[in-house]
Amino acid sequence: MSESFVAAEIASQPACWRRAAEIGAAGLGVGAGESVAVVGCGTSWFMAMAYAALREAAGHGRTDAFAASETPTGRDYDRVVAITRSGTTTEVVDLLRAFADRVPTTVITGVAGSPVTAVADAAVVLEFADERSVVQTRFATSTLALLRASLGEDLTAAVADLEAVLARPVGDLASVEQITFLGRGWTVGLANEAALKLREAAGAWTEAYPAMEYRHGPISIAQPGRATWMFGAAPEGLADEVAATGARFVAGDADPMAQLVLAQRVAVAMAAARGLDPDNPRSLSRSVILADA
Ligand code: F1P
Repeated sequence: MSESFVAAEIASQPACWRRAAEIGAAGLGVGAGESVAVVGCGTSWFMAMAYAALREAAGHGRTDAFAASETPTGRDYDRVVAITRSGTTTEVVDLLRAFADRVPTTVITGVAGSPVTAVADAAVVLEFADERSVVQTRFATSTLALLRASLGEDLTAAVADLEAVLARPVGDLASVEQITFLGRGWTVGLANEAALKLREAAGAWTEAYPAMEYRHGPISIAQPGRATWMFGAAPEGLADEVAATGARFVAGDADPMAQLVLAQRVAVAMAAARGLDPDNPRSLSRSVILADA
């Protein structure tokens, strides 16, 4: 079988991250101290979660992340930032309309001239990171690279970690029966995204939680043949508790965004092992465009 689009897109991430980081370092136009709502759907929502946690932790001001459909439109945010690769997702377009003329809006999208660019006050277009595969990989991580750089982060080490992840064999994680992804702070969004990736590309059973929530029930799923995969530093004692269940505990020192790329690769390997085409996931389309109610 020829290489999938998604596999090629995953491999192209180093150049995309570098370019996105350059754009982000020049500034996003989101003022320090502004109270911001960051919104998106699916993968884009999870990138919004990661950015919101990073921005607030970095002291740039209150930052809330919402699924576009669940955003409280009555709140007095100073700005709304929307993320959408396609620029056509109905809930995102509707939300930007709901805030129009009241709250300044900025959209990050992969498509110039897409419907969101007509409704948002400002648009950052990452055409170089757009994708042919339905399953998002490089647009999402490039967007987060841009956002991290806009907060003043230097992504040089993250790109080096990414290159190391891409150079290594993917390993045997694609053969485990079930994976639960965990994160803390900004990596909660990454854990959610990794879990979504395996569901989308491979129809796999995955779950995702904030790491401290794992002991509050979800650990009962852990058993031999399954894995618990921590993004970022694990809470004290958690690795031993997982090991006691017989499940495999996966963790690493690489930049968590590079670890997400390993999960993307596991998703593609798992799809191949199951005879699935990761570019054409079951029941999914590039974006969800709803008919007028
Ligand atoms: C959002 C999204 C994708 C998902 C699916 C439907 O798209 O939820 O993340 O993979 O194909 O749409 P977008 O708003 O970022 O274009």
